[in-house]
Amino acid sequence: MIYPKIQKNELNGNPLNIDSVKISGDFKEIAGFVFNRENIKTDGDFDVSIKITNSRKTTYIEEISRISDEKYFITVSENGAIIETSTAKGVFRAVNTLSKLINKNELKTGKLEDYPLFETRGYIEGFYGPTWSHISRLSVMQLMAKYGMNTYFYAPKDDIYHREKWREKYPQKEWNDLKALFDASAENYLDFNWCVGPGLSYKYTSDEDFDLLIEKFKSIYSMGVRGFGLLLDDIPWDFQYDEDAEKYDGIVDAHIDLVNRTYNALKEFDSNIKLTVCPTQYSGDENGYYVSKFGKGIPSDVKMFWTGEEICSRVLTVRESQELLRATEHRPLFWDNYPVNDCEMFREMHLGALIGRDKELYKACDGLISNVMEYAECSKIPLMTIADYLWNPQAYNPDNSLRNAHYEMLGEKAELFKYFADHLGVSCLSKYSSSLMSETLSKISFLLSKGEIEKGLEVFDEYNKNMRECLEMLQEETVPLFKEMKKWVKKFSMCCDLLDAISNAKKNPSKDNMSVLSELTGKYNSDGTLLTGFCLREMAEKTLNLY
Ligand code: LTM
Repeated sequence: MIYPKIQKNELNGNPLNIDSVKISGDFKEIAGFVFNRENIKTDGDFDVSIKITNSRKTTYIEEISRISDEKYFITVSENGAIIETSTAKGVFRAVNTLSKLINKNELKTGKLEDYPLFETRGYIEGFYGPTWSHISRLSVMQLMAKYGMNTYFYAPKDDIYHREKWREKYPQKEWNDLKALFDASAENYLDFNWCVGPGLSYKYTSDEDFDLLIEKFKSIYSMGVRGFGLLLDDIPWDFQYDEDAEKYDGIVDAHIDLVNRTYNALKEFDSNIKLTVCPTQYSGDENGYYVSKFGKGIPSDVKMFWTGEEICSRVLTVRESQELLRATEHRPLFWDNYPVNDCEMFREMHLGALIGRDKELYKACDGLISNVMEYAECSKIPLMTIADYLWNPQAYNPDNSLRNAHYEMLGEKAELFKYFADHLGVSCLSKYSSSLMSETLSKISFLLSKGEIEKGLEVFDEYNKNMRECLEMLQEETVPLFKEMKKWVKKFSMCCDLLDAISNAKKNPSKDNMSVLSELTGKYNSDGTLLTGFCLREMAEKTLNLY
């Protein structure tokens, strides 16, 4: 199975053994670029022929009654593969899929039709905390393009030129990196949106501030950027300057004025510019005074971010999207605060698959943009599941998607990694995690209840052995993913020690063993890093009847 899941896959004929291809037709260089990146040689004799046709068949998506430049068809026979699509972006998507099929030895004869259901599918660097390195940014971008995302928002709260020092231009080094990132996004068919958050110090009545804001946008425009964001989240609800308070009835009126002036100035400069805004009330009651007035007061083609019922929402629903549209005259562009783990969530590592988003959400919103963690490598895991959901929500299966993400990151190591990742599922999406551990403990409980003590302990020891092997693997310094998770690996190591101590105490409840167990329990509990929702001591009491 390849991810994201293909919409209509009828490649079910004879399997073909292909490891190199020959490209012909339109946009050969795009196909060459993707095959190359996926280590598929292009000097072979399996013909991949690309046909660009702009017809209803290649552009129209029935389910959303919209045309798309990402729809494509692939027909495979012994004579070669034919790609039919309408644009360069369609070629990029199609060749990504073809590469995955070839690499997984899943290329069979037949045909497939594929297209995304969410129109806007992407991620935002919108978290508080250390910003991603340039290398990490490029690496995440490349992977998300491979998984069919089409949008990127640059908005790191700790980039001072985005927020505190918004009035200042980027120094040369930061400018060069941003330009390189923009170029990479173009190469990967991701729409690049540069955002500014001036609200901590902006004076709404100041023409000088307004001119500086537009100048800042124009300087980024000169890189080639055409998508911009004006973010008014997490700023004071009260006016900071007397002149502002005198001019405007309330903060929402100042914000509406700012958005409209910005929109007009940008559109006058270049009508192709796209603007997205984040209101100061970006979650909760859709009928709230601020957000309903804000939405109705800004141009209808300005996209509006919304995080859902809560800042970090457990569910995102069609019903609330419809309600938001009714109240604000804007469909939500969801700023999904998952997997972000900043601020008070800093003890958690959010490695679970995306859940709790309606299967039909794509019908009622402008798209979904996931806010990521400060840990770029770790973010890739949930992001892959998010990309999968956004492309084909109807066929989305969180468990399978997560398993695929582990394999994409770690190959065969994924088998052991699951013993660790199992414990990193607590987030706004779910209070529960450790399902593998739960299953194991239920099995042990059952065996012990039948009096099969030895067998029960065997199962327990086998589980603990796998946990230890996993720990050894996690201590490999060379894997970037593991390096990022040091805090959680340390806690995991304590967990392994504790599980061994529980096993020893069950086998021999001597004073020494019981005191080691107590000591390790104390140590484990006093480390604030969150590994599992489980209380291990309670687990020991219940499962193994230790005390
Ligand atoms: O969610 C929004 C719109 N703004 C901020 C984010 O920058 C932050 O990362 C998340 C999670 O803490 N919460 C916010 O309020």
